[in-house]
Amino acid sequence: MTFTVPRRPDRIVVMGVLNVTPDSFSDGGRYTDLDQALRHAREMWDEGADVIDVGGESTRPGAERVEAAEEARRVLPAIRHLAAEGQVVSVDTYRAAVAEQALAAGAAIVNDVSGGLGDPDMARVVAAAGCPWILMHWRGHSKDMNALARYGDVVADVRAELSRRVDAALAAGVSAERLVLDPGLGFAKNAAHNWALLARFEALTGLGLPVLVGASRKSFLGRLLAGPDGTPRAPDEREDATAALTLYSALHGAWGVRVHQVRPNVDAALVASAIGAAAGVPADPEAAASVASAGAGAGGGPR
Ligand code: PMM
Repeated sequence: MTFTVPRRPDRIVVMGVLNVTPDSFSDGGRYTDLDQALRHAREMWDEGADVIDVGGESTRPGAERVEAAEEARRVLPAIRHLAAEGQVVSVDTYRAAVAEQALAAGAAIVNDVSGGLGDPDMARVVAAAGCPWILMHWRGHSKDMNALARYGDVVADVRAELSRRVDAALAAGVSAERLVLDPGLGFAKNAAHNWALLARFEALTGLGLPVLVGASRKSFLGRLLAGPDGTPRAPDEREDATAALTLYSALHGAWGVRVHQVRPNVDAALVASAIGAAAGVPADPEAAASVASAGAGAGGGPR
């Protein structure tokens, strides 16, 4: 089981999304059947996903919350199967009790969209497990988040708020090497906020921790690609724009991307690495350094 932040020397990390929810915005209802969910995860793994991110509660704006027991009931069977097959699994939850059960079932990473704010017990669970903890920028639950999208300077504010979450995690005994940051595109953010965070991405990487980008199929892309009548492009048809943002993120120092369709994003990540290599910049300087010190050649992933 991987208990360090996964890294690979040849490209940024690609997390494949497995939402076992009836109501997620782009794939809700598709993978509530366990066999279908496992099939989809295996497909993503075979296409090169480095992590499968299993989520049991939709976080789309306005979504209803589910009880912890129901969330656990949705995610645990898939986590158990995928981890047993050797896949690296993250659990997308802000609830400590769900995270604890998911870790016991074989999850290796906690992807916490609340950055530790949603459950005061999460830091304890993560510190005890010694697992990586993705801290996403968050201001409140889905039902309230559009009203919370008010900033002075969105980039400075998100950076400062993430930095406070890092301080809280460290104070709770979580090691800095276990932390990953995420700007939380679309979470208490409108399209202009999302674009600003991408445009000034170095403000986030400047915090010195790996940064994950979750832009896949989000509504700001749907609006960008709207037809002449202003109807947003459907989620399934935002893949090319998602891959474009993967290329952009990789070229701007992201650690990884969280995506629904793996192959085009692995391809985009490899394109970025090829450009980086030609410019003398390793895809992930930390992974390259650890491969060099272990005496291994370039290429190959963490698994
Ligand atoms: N977005 C969603 C869910 N989980 N986790 C992280 N770390 N970053 C994100 O941007 C993120 C997330 C919402 O998207 P979905 O409904 O497609 O899962």
